[in-house]
Amino acid sequence: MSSLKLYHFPVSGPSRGALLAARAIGIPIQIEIVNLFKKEQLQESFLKLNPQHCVPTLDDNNFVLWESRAIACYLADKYGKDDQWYPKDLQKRAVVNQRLYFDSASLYVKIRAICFPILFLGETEIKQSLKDDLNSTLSFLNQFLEKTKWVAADHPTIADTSIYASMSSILAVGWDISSFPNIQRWIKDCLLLPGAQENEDGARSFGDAVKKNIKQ
Ligand SMILES: N[C@@H](CCC(=O)N[C@@H](CS)C(=O)NCC(=O)O)C(=O)O
Repeated sequence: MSSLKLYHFPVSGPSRGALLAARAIGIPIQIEIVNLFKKEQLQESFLKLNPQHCVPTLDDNNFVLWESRAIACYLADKYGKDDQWYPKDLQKRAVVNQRLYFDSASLYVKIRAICFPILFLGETEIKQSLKDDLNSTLSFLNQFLEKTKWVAADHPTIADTSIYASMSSILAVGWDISSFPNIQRWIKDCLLLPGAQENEDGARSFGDAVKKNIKQ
């Protein structure tokens, strides 16, 4: 009997991304909340597990892994009933990887650049240059969704769960995506994924925390 545990904080987009992947794959997982607002990630017991002190962190029978997208790949490879969520075909998998890296290195980075200073550094407004930067990245996402129904294929993959977790955070802040019709359509589909409501609840908490610090 496997014991799978996810150290998780629902406000965190990456953490919700890993959980969405687990929900999509349909693997039962025990959730252990690490409250980042209370700095619980710096407790000694957690540091022993993950010296980088970040969520999400997975513990699969003492095999410990962090980085949300690495967790999603591992869960899909190890527990996926089929290869829908993370295709085995080399080229299909390469496109999923490309989208995952796009999220990790570009989309999520742009979202973080906007939200982190507002949440933690006393910033009270979003600079136009950061807005333009995120919108240019969103135009690429919109283009990916021109060709396929989901971000990497005509069926959902772990690239969707990861990117949807990032997007739901910025949408909860009130981001305007009216000029990105493909993203609007795809988000509606994402809301039907397993675990989507749970994700929306966490994203709402994130959005509220950011919005409360923005000068109106
Ligand atoms: N690239 C990482 C990002 C993880 C990350 O930065 N997590 C943040 C919350 S969004 C965290 O745990 N911060 C607490 C800390 O670093 O002490 C991933 O995708 O898992």
